[in-house]
Formats: sequence, C-alpha cells, structure tokens
Amino acid sequence: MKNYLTVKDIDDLSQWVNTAIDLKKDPLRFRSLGQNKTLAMLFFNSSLRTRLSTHKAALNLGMDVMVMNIGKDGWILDFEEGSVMDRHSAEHIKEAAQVVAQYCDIVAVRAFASLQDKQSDEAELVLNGFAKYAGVPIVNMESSIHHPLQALADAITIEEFRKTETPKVVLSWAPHPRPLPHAVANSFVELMQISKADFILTHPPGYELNPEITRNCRIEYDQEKALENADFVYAKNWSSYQDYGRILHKNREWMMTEAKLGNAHFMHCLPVRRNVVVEDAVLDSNKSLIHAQANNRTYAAQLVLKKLLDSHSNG
Ligand code: SN0
Repeated sequence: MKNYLTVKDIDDLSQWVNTAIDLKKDPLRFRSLGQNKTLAMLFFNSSLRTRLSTHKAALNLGMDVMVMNIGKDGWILDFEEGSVMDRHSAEHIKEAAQVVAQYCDIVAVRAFASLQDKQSDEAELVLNGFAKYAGVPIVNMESSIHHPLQALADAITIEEFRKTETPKVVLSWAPHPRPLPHAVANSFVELMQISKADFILTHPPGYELNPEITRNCRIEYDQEKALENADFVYAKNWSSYQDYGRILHKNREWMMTEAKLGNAHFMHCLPVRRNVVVEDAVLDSNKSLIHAQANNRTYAAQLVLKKLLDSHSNG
C-alpha cells in the first residue's frame, strides 16, 4: 500500500480487522518496526481523538512523532498550478510537501472540507497535494470527502460487538447547530459497501449524500422504519450536499433517543453535541459504543502505519 487515503485502500477488510484486533491484544509487539522512522502529523483543523490515537499508534510501533497545527502556525498555502502568489498565500504546496517529506517517513494530514466550494473540496487540494508532491506515504486523518481511519475503527468495533453474521446497521442523520462535512458519513457508507451488513441510510429529504458514493445503498426517509430491529445505529450530522454546505432545516425530531434506539448499539465518531444529536440517556447507557470506537482509533491507525512501514521496508 502506497498511501491510506480512502476506504478503497483497504484490500481485504476482514483480514485488516482481524489483524487490528490482534494488534490490540499486544500493541507493543512491533515496537522495533518503527525505530528511526518519523511520522509527521499536520493539522489544518481541530482534533482530539485523531491526534492522540494516531500519535499513540506511532509510539506503539516505536516511531518518533512530529505534530504541527499547520492551519494555525504554518504559512497560508497555495494549491494552484501557475498561481501568481501576490495575495494571502505565502507558500505553495509544492515546496511545503517536499520540504516536510524530507524530515519524515510518513505524513498524516487533516484538512476538512470548507463547505463553501464543492468543486475545490472535491478536488481534495490539501490531501492530494501532499500525495502528489511529498513522495512519502500519506495518511488521511480526515479530508474534505473521507475519514478512513474512523471507518476502520468503526469496522473493528462492529466486529467486536456483532452477534450475528450479517448485522443490521443504520446510519441516521442527526440535527446539529453548525453545518458539518460529509467525510465521516461518506467513509462509513463506503465501509458498509464492503462489509457483511444489512445497511440502511436514513435522513430527511435534501440531505442525500453524493449519489456516486451512496450508489446501491438502501435509503429510507422514514427514520422509524429504518431503525426497526437495528443492531447498530450510527448517528451523524452532515450538511446538505446538493445545496452544498447548507443547513436546510433543523429537524430536531431526528435526534437519537433511547426509545428510538431500542436494543441497538449506539455509535458516533465524536465529538458529539449532547441532547442535540443524541440524548444523554443513550450516551450514558451501556448501549453506547462511543468509547470503544474511540479506543479502536489507536489500533486502526497502528494497522495503517504498520502496513505503510512494512511495504516501505519491502521496497
Ligand atoms: C467533524 C466532522 O467531520 O463532522 C469531525 C468529526 C470527526 N466534526 C465537527 O466538526 C464537530 C464540530 C462541532 O461544532 O460540533
């Protein structure tokens, strides 16, 4: 594997999940693999779980880690070919990526969607810029379109808690006061497409995700119907894709409640707005898998870093 940019970089999901579960049993087993190797983590946006779990994953493999809040402390970057840089941006991605890559062996990048301009978000300028110019493996720590480390952690969590061969999994849109990106939902949908699961996506009309991503997905606009007999319910807000980056209406009645959840396990990537996305009674119950998901972020990241180190050392 060259980079880990999307769920599509997972070549064999069940093998990956089982290997991650093995790593979790003995996280320090490969601590000499990353010796004298450095991971650089570059953040254009806020982070708690991704930052700490990816850092921890690298430490478990014996790597050194450099972290930079590049969105806050770095120069404003330019991404256009042939750009005349006489305005805000001080540095081009060509220089930034090649220079960073000289200091490290793997670069992990977080750069959210702007939600202002669909076309430039879909071009994944930051992530693809690093992938194009750095010349070292790139790990996506949430880009405009994808959050594949979260999806991999979710796959591990579902594997650990499923009671049937083909669990019923529902991704349910949830209300939120701010317009949020589509990345978590997109990667979860892509994960479900390669998982053994009876998957349903439910959201109010107008919140359809990119139809190219949800191709072949069952979409049910009636939340109650979608949730019937669910084993796992993943709640997540996203803004409109069609009316790009907009909140269409608040739909407060879409909040996940104990009554709606029934006997299902509750999932969310965090951070979560209590009593807006989901009520306290769900988060504070033993139905909630949010801490298990967050814990599995370490082993998802560790597996990805291990695979990149392995393929690098094999030439
Ligand atoms: C991000 C998102 O993509 O939805 C990161 C999730 C892993 N979430 C937020 O930005 C939440 C911010 C808020 O104000 O609640």
